Amino acid sequence: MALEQTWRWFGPADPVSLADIKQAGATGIVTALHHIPNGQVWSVDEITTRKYIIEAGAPGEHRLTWSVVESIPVHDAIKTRSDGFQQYIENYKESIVNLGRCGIDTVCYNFMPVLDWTRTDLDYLMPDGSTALRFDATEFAAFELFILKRPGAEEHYSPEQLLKARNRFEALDEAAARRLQLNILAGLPGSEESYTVEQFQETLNAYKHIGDKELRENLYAFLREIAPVAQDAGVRLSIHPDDPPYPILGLPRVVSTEADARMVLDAVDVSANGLCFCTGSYGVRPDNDLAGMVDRLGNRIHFIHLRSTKRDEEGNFFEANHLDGDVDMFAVVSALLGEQRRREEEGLENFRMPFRPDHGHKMLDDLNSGKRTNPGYTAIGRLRGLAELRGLMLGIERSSL
Ligand code: DNO
Repeated sequence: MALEQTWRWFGPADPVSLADIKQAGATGIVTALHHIPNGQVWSVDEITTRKYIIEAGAPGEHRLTWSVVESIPVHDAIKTRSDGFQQYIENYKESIVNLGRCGIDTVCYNFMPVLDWTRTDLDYLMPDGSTALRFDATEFAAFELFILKRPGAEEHYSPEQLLKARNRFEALDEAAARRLQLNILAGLPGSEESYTVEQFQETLNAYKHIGDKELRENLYAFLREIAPVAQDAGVRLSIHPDDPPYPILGLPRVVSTEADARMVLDAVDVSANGLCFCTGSYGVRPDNDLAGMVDRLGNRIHFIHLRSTKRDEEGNFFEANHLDGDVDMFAVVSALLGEQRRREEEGLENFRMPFRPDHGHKMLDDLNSGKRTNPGYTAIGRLRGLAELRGLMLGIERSSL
């Protein structure tokens, strides 16, 4: 049986409607209550109202299910264990319990300091005329060194990198520099926070005393509180890896490799404490063996993002078509189908593993300048990704009969 086909929806304001998603063939919805400010409780009332919008439909109609919450954001105070963190953790627990009461059993979250996912270019031209998201390490350095002017940033770069970044910055006109700043600070879809340069530097300052060890401890301490609550509430937690999967801005990153993921799972050894397996994020690192990770960590993978990236030695990458790039999608999807089959054979309840086609290119009608689209979350690019992945699953399943 195929993995559960889900689709990220940003709520009623999303230019891609629930009706569009039905036509894409997805059955599950991945969404969040984006209107509730970070740190506040998601009440049963708010959850049921949204669930009703998603799941309503006449018998016989293609019905959607709210399969996964992505994300309940983790407040920075929890990540730094600073003022108010205990209350934010209590609120987080309450939201999990409320979701469980409403029958929503999978919650995705991340523990990236300050910024959720980060890109420098949202319209990188592909040879076929579509556009992709891209992370350019030199452009990021140009932002950090010459726009943000982060104190101490130079220490993280070699003399050659500093020179390249300076040259890149000097080649940017005002509009390009402004665009770069917005791409990084204005918040990509789902990241919930956006900053001015000043606010951003202030938030970074809050991490002054948080190194790798401290961030890990704070994550595990958070998990020791919420994982048992989730376990009792019948909710599976899935932590999204860092994107990009290496330190940026002098901030630590603690969910970038297989060893990191293993440490997260071992920190609280209950099944509710699990992973979001994002092939795009983990796949940026050549030292992550993706199919092997599924073999070794699969029983704790509760949610899957399928996409592929193409990297180079300098840490730059762009988002390739779902079946191209550095990710061996055949091997990964085969391993995931194997894991799902194992669960089914063992008679596990809820054995189906939800995946969504993550990020798609901007293409066809979505390239029309008048059309509003969320970066990475176009209808048509993701439709292509979902269709290709659905075909891949069918092919794998039929040929292994
Ligand atoms: C980007 C997304 C991330 C993800 C969060 C999970 O496209 O994968 O924003 O939703 O990191 O908390």
